[in-house]
This record gives sequence, C-alpha cells and structure tokens, in this order.
Amino acid sequence: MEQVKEEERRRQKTTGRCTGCSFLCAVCRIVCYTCIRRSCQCCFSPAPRARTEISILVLGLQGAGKTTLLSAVAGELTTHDEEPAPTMGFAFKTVNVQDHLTLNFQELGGSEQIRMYWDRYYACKHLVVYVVDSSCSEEVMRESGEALARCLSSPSLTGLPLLLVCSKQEVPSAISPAKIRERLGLGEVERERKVAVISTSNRGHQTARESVTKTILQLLDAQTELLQNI
Ligand SMILES: Nc1nc2c(ncn2[C@@H]2O[C@H](COP(=O)(O)OP(=O)(O)O)[C@@H](O)[C@H]2O)c(=O)[nH]1
Ligand SMILES: [Mg+2]
Repeated sequence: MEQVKEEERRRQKTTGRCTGCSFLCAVCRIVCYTCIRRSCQCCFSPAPRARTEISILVLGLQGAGKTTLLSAVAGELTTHDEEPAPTMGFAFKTVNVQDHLTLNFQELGGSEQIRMYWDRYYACKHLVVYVVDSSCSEEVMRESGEALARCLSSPSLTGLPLLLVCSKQEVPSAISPAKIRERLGLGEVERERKVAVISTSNRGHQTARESVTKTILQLLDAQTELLQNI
C-alpha cells in the first residue's frame, strides 16, 4: 500500500498530474482527435454527385411495341407467352444508366381515345421516343405519321430530341427504317430538332437496352446545359 502511494507521489512529481487527471487528459485527447478527424472527412471528401433525372415521353399507336420496348430497356425479358397487357392511361419505367443518371420513361396509351389526352403529359420532358410497328399496314403507318406530326407540333415539345424506334423488324412484311423515316416525313422534323432512328426486332431482347440508352445519351449530348452535371 505504502509502495503504491510512493509510486503515485513520484508520478505526480514528474508529470505534475495525479493518475485521475492523466486518465481524464487521455480521454479528452481521444475525443478531440476523433472530432477533428470527422470534421476533416466532411470537408475534404468529395461531395456525392447529384443524380440527373431525365424525363422521357414514350408515344406511338396502340400495339406499336412501346411496353415491350420499355421492358427490354429495363432488362425485363418477356416471352411470347407473356403478352403485355394494353396500356390503359400511362405506365412508368425507371432505368438507372450510370451511378448518377436516371432515365424516367413515361409511356402513354396509344388508343384513339387516349391520344386525345396525350398533350396533358407533355410538360417538363427532355426527349420523345416514338415507336412505330414496322410491319403495320399503309393505313396504320399513315395514322402513326399523323399522330407523330400532331404531337411534335405542340409548343411544349418544341426542339426536344426525337428517337424513332422501328419495332418488329424481324417480321417478313416489315419495311426498312429508311422507308419509315421517309413515310413519317422526318426530313422536315430534323430541321427543328435532333432526330435518331433505331430498329428493334424479336421484342428488343439483348439489343434494345444498349442501343436505346446509347442513342438517348447521344441525343441528349446536344442539350449540353441539361447534361452539365452528368
Ligand atoms: N414480332 C414482334 N412482336 C412484337 C415486338 N415488339 C412487340 N411485339 C408485340 O406487339 C404487340 C404489342 O406490343 P406492346 O408492347 O403491348 O405495344 P404498345 O401498345 O405500343 O405498348 C404484343 O403482342 C407484342 O408481343 C417485336 O419486336 N417483334
Ligand atoms: Mg403499352
């Protein structure tokens, strides 16, 4: 006991502090060190990059292949047994392309009754995807062209890039993307906005996701201010 007291006296003499004070100092040092480290991490680690959300309107007549295309782009494989139900009203699909980029697709139903209301959903969009059934009849192609011209004439969509998707290319009666481009009068459209045309077949398996996302990014690249933080 006497030895312990002697040890304590000796420590106090050399350090100027008793054991209790030394312990308290050590705890304070650890707390201070931890606080400083945490605040440095906050200040010096890079801020998380803001996610850019792109709003995409997906249009086309009923049966053109819009829902099927979006399923393929989202990586949801569909088979002949899983026929998509006709879109009543609208449907959404979200696809994360990179860590900081999200494509929000909004498909509007293509039946005549729903087409009357398309323009209610035009606001705040960055790009239009228009799907055409390459194997449809002359009559349906004409109707599709009229619906496209009507929607592109809306002031809310002025100047927005257009991606035309020619679906069902594997069907023997399908006409080529070049012919569809001509039938829909895209030459005129190209004067006022960026236009890209891609084709899909066999319900877009494998190729659709890559080609659709890549072409959308290329089209948006022209809209530099939108992509500033991508
Ligand atoms: N042969 C073939 N059929 C397709 C293709 N894409 C879609 N379809 C079919 O076309 C029909 C309409 O497709 P859907 O995606 O519902 O069209 P939406 O009304 O435009 O959404 C369905 O029977 C699909 O299976 C394709 O690339 N090839
Ligand atoms: Mg649909």
